[in-house]
Amino acid sequence: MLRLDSSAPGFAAAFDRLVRDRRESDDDVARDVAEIVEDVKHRGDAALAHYTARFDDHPLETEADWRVPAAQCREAYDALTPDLRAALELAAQRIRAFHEQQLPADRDYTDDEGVRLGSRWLPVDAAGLYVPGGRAAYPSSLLMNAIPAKVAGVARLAVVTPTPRGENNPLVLAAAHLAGVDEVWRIGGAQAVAALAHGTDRIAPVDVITGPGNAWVAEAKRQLFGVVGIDMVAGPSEILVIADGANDPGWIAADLLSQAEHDPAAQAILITDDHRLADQVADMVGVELAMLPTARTAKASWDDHGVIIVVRSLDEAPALANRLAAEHIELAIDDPDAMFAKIRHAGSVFLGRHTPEPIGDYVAGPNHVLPTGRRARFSSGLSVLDFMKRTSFIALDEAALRAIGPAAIALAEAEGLHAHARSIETRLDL
Ligand code: HSO
Ligand code: ZN
Repeated sequence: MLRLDSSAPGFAAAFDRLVRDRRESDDDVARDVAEIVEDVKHRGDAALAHYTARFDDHPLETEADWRVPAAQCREAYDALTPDLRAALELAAQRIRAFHEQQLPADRDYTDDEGVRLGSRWLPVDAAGLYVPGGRAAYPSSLLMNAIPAKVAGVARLAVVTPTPRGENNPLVLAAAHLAGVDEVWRIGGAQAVAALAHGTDRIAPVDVITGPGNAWVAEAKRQLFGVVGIDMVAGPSEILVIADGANDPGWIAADLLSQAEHDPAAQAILITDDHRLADQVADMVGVELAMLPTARTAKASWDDHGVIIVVRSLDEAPALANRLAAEHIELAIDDPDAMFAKIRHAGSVFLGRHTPEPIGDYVAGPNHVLPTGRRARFSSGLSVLDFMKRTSFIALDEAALRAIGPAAIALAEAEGLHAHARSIETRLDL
């Protein structure tokens, strides 16, 4: 853990280093991924079977090897304990309600020149959702990706998920049933992303691919961006807690570790104006780590990337937060709204002492797929709009064409595009 003091000499340089620090994998997988994508594009299902046997030790022979039948997803759902089923249902219902508020309005109006203008939003036809296998397979993430697509009105939702040695993850299947996923394909890696993008004999292509994945999946998404819509490139989780001295250090330590336990490359940062709280939180992180089953990962993250910054006054915090542009910011202070007004760059902000970040990971409602690695400067969390596109429309009558046509003719002629000019002139007998 790195400890900084904003009044110490060298703070500015140390903070600059922190902002520039890249925690994302730089595995050079571009060449291998390009090869796999080409192979799937040309050989389709045969290539999928080849890579799935090789990387996942899962031969694709029978129909059930390829695809999980809908009945099996329902059985997995029915087999959940009542508590877990109720929790998933509450999460799904709250995520759905929040995302319904994001549905955009169409526009249709006629301006002073008599020109009718507008835009119409429609869902994409089909969406593909990548769900990682093993440790990183979160049913909550399946809901966070699938429900916005459903709310957008996407007619076909296909999940791809690797099943190493043929093992399905029953929680993922249960969540897929609850979210109304139409197809679950037992494939993963770059080959699965390529199959969704280009389509194969068995798997119809989709229009948008979302969902987290390893370096190979991320690289495949990067390479296929433009062939299909892609949500974002996701990096390791981040949390920035801004806390005054009136906090329970145990609460703050638990919040920091909640994101540290995701990934050894995750980052948890505390900014406080209170030296005593800083010391106490550092101690409590140690205490919590001694009890956490996920301590290996959380400790690696805290040791290598954890930071505690003591500032002279919390008035310094917004400027620091805006440079970090963190995925999550907690404001554990008395008047969080006043500070929130000064925060310009953040994926999601958690206001007040009783709003711990993990409530947003599961059940609050807003999406937990959020920009990391300072991408909150220019992008936003996953939303219904990622599964929709907008078509503008224009309608003129003769009078309207007479009103604004001559300006278009002048511009067309200035650009040397005479057929453009003619198309308007001929309608106006010019
Ligand atoms: N905090 C993660 C999302 C997640 N948390 C899933 C638990 N499950 C995104 O940074
Ligand atoms: Zn989380």
